[in-house]
Amino acid sequence: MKIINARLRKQPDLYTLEVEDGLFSAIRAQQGYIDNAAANNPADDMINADGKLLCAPFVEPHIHLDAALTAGEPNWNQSGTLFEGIERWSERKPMLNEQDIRQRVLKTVELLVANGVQHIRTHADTSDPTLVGLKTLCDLRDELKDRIDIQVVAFPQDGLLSFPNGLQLMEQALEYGADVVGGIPHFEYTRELGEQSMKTVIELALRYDRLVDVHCDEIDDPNSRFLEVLACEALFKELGPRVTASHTTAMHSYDNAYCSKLFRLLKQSGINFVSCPTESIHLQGRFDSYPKRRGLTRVKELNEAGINVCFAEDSIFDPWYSLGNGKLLRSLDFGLHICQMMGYKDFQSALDLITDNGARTLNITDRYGIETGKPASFILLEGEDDYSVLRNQGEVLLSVRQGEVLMQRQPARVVFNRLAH
Ligand code: 17E
Ligand code: FE2
Repeated sequence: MKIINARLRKQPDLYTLEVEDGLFSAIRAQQGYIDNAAANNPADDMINADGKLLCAPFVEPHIHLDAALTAGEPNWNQSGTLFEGIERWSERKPMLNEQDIRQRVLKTVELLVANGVQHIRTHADTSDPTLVGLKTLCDLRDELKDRIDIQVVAFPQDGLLSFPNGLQLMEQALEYGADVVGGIPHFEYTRELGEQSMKTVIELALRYDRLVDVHCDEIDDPNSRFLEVLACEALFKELGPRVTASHTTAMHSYDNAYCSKLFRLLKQSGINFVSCPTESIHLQGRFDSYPKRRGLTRVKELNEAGINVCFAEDSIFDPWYSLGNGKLLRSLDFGLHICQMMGYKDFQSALDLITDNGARTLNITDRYGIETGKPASFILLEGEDDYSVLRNQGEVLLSVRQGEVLMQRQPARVVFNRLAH
């Protein structure tokens, strides 16, 4: 496969990229535009990118595939709180079976692939004595591995230590093959259990040699401070880059003095952060009158401090959030607005938040990125740089994975019949 006239992120030139045996074999800057009308057929292994942006695939670092497409079944979340979401989901859980999960997961993965995602980290609820969600997701991960990368987090939705047999279920999930240990300290019955759960999560990660991704302090309570316990354990056990704190919405409400002290630890620990802009703007602030908090973690400040932070969707039509469509560019748009990252410089590197930073969170940087010798996995976007793709919500025109075309899109064409100018 050969791609001509591609723009690469943060580069002024046009590029030719060559692919052999599924890897990038050459990446060369061109002198100018190569005029080759014949070269425009992905099926023939010749692609004329025509000056459009070729970039590493989008990364969805936090989604709940087991719950996707279940909103309103059997009841709708009326209050819009996280806690009612957990309650509504517990009514749906007894109705789960393998067939139901498979067809919803496949539909959702299709939405993600159609919008440029090639790497997914999904949470799978382990607060279920049958573990049917977790097992089905692990099976699908293995079955789909040639088409999409999936990491499965064993996520104890109702508490690792507060749910009956929560710890045993977690261990069963890890033995079955979950890639990542999850947690939910702010939902444990007490502060002590929350703290203890963070230590347990890190111990399990060491014992089973797995990554860690905790739903951490997903609440507006400024006293929810499990992040410091997680970061400290990660630091002491030297696991930092293998650990992720998702949500951390309480950090929005921490006082600045505490936050300043906390950032020193966060930086030293090297842990990663995931923020879910559409989810958190919807679920947080629900106990406020006016003014209402935005409830997102401090993405701008984390980023400025050199701490790795990425954006995720979290939900697609589930008991927590009844919109969502697989478009990470939408999450990015929301996130930049809500976090006030709207400066010219922010826009220049905006796609980092749904590409490179997500890849770092997933610990896949050894096989991710547009570099000679790496897997030839990329997307082609309508737009020429981060700014124009973001501003126009540029469509994904093509998704190639290890040299094979995964998805192609023919963009809609608008015909103006009457337009004065
Ligand atoms: N479960 C949870 O604890 N938090 C969320 N945001 C979702 C599920 C979607
Ligand atoms: Fe989540």
